Amino acid sequence: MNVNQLVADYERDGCIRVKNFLSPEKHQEAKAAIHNYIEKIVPKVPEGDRTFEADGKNIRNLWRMEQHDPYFAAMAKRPEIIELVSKLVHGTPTLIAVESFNKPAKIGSGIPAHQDNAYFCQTPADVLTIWIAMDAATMENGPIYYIKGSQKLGSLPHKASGIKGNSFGLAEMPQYSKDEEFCGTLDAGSALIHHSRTIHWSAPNKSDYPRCGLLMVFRGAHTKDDPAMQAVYTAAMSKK
Ligand SMILES: O=C(O)CCC(=O)C(=O)O
Repeated sequence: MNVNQLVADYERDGCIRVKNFLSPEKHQEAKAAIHNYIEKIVPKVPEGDRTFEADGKNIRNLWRMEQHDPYFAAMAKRPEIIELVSKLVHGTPTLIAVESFNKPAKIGSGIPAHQDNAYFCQTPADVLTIWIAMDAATMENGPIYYIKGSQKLGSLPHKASGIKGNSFGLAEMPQYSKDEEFCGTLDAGSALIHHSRTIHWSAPNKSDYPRCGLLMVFRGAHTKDDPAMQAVYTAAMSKK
């Protein structure tokens, strides 16, 4: 991994692909840890820490996994991860959360276009997500799409989306050209890293294959809660 090139691409595009982010062994270990989490830990977590798909059975998202399983807390402390993140958040990495977007085969729901910082409400927006493919993300099973460079558009208006697990979406999609679109297909074990203002979305999974992503969200220790952004978020949620 050429770290200088990754940093330059991230600063320009707000989204990058990191091939072989996990070794095959670490990838298998993480997959097994998610399986174990769903079997043994999910039945005990608070309702707000998991979201089901519309069938009420399959997991759509797991939230705050680091609080319920030391495996995920330890993963987010690996030195090679912290070193890379510190360059991208311009400071000392602080973990916000470990999450999953499971997108099960056939029924996995889509994600409306959004900027993550509409949820995180941090200023400056030195916040990022590492999205690690537990399964290959292909053109068929609902990969993430980004608008390259959209992190430079500032904080755009969002409104309630009515979608469980992704309650906030862009009020209006900006105009963009196909050249600016980045489709985040990935081999299992590879990762995407996106800035918290980079616009992204994904389609439902209609394929026969799951598309699970394991996410680590970090901010720089210097970022602060933005009360104005928090007020917008709270107001939109109360109107749902
Ligand atoms: O997994 C997906 O399809 C979308 C993930 C996402 O919205 C995020 O990382 O903020």
